[in-house]
Order: sequence, then structure tokens, then C-alpha cells
Amino acid sequence: MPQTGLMLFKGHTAEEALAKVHQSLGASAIVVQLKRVPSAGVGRIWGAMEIEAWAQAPAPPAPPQPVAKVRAASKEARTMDLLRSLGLNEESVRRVHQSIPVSGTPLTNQEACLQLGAALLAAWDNATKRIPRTPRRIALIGAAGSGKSVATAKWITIESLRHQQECRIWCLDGIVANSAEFLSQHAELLGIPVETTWNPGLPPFSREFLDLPGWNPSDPDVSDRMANLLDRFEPDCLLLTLNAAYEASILQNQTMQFMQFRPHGLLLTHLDECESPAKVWNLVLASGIAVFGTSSGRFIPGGFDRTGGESWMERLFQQV
Ligand SMILES: Nc1nc2c(ncn2[C@@H]2O[C@H](COP(=O)(O)OP(=O)(O)OP(=O)(O)O)[C@@H](O)[C@H]2O)c(=O)[nH]1
Ligand SMILES: [Mg+2]
Repeated sequence: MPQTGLMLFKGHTAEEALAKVHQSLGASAIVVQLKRVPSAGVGRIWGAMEIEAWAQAPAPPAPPQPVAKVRAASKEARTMDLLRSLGLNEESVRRVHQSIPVSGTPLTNQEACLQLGAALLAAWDNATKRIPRTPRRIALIGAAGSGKSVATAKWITIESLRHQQECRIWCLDGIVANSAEFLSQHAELLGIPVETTWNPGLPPFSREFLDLPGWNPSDPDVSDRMANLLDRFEPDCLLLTLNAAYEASILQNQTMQFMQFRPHGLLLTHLDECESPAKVWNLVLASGIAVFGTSSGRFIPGGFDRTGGESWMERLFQQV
């Protein structure tokens, strides 16, 4: 970095890198760049990443400026307005704003945007903590018709054909029968075994998927049965599947209702019908659970991606 006065800080997460910045340069330090880079240590061998933060101490107080140049709005109001201009709802604006360290120095727009970006990334990193890097026992849960079976069909195709993993699918009934015929047919085409009754005696495969019919968690009987099936399957990657084209209020409501099952991440479907990064950020900030991946389109395979916070942040800033 060519500018003088800049210092480099590293961490495993954005939060950790920022904590080091504030410890060393104080709460009003200015973070001018935050990026994810391959880890410098032995972790590089298995593709581990770390966060680099370039930061500098706050500038000395500026000489008095002509009144016309001084912004009327307070710094606090400006940060909140910036967050609103990204399309975030009031709750998200408040959450992100609260996580930004208080600084006495006026910031340029670019500096303020960098601070917001850092705060958003830190929140995302925090929300990914329970998502394994390489999921092995995967269960998709969610409301009926949210796109679980289509997403599962796409995912097994990638694991089986691209990653050459030995896959198995458990297509189990809930309170209603599991009618995902297309999933079984697609699995057969790939030579993937499909089990329709639970049998813990089978030898484990490197990737096991649980496909359940959707349900309404406000029904305690159905929820008990589903919780029981999930307990037996013991997923290391339990994803709440949400149709991203739904109204934000419906998504928030479904997320709240399914929280009792302690999902590790979110899987968003119907991305072909909805491209609202602000809606995605509102969900992640409110639930504290990050998006593991997305599925866009009804056609199998295709349109299945794992996504990280940086890519959603870019999308958020691009729309402004
Ligand atoms: N446009 C679009 N349609 C989708 C997408 N994902 C699924 N669908 C359609 O949505 C409907 C429901 O998809 P499924 O995958 O069967 O949903 P499900 O969650 O498994 O449904 P249940 O098992 O009944 O709870 C089907 O008609 C799919 O073709 C998507 O990403 N985009
Ligand atoms: Mg299904």
C-alpha cells in the first residue's frame, strides 16, 4: 500500500482484524481497506483465508473550515442515511450503526462506506460460525414448496459429478408423504441410492442428504416429528430454505418460526425471480444466520452457488 501512515492488520475474521486495528490505533482509527486473502500460514495448503485490514490513526483536528463547507447533518445521521440508501430496513440500519466504533474525526464518504462495509462483513462472518467448510450430512428444512428438493437435486449433481463424492439421499415422509418423485428419478440417473425409510445401520457415505417435505412449524405435532427425524439424522449442515421471491415480512416470519430447529445457515431459492441484496442482508442481520448458498431456477442442474459476504456486499453497494 503506497500511502504513508497506513498499517496492516490481519485476522481470521473481519471482526478479529478490526479488533486489532482498534486495539493498536484506537476506536477512531480509519480503516481504508478490508479484503479477504489466502492465509499466509500452513492453512494456505488447504485453502484457508484470512482478512487483511489497512488502517491509519485518525488525522489531527482539521483547521476550521468555512461554514458553507461544514455538513449540516451530524456524522451519526449521515452514516444512518448511507445505510438507508442501500435499501436496508430500520432494524438493520440500527444494528449496523451500533457496531461501528465511535470516531471523533469527520470521515469522507469513501471512508464512511469502507466502515460500513467492514461492519457488514464482520456481521456476516459472525453469522457463518456454525456453517462447516465441507458439509457432509446435509438437511434442508423449510416451508412447503420453498424449493428444497430442487436445490437438493442440484447439489447432489455437483457433489457426485464434479467432486466425485459418494452420495446418498434419504427421502423421508413427514406428516404428509414426500412427493419429490423428480428427486428420486434424478438420483437414479446419477446412480445415487435413495432411501425412503430410516435405517441407521447403513454404512455412512461421504455425503448424505436428507429431503423432507415442508411443514408449518406452528403445528407442534408435525414439528415434533420433524425434530425427531432431524435428531436421528444428525446433520452437520442444517439449512433453512427460503423462497427469496417472497415478501420480506413472510421471510422474516418463516425464519423466526424455524429458529427452534437451530439452522446453521440459510439457503435461498428463486434467485431468478428476486435480486434484492438488501432483502438478503436484512434477513442475515435479523437472524444472525448467514446465507450458505443460493439456487436460481427450476431446472436441474444449474444455478446452485455457494456465496460469501463479500459478494453480497458488492451487490448491495452496486445497486446504489
Ligand atoms: N423459478 C423457480 N422455481 C423454482 C425454484 N426452485 C424450485 N422451484 C419450483 O418451485 C416448486 C417447488 O419446488 P420443490 O423443490 O419441489 O419445493 P420443496 O420445498 O421441495 O417442496 P415440498 O417438498 O413440497 O415442501 C416446483 O414447481 C419447482 O419447480 C427456483 O429457484 N426458481
Ligand atoms: Mg420436496
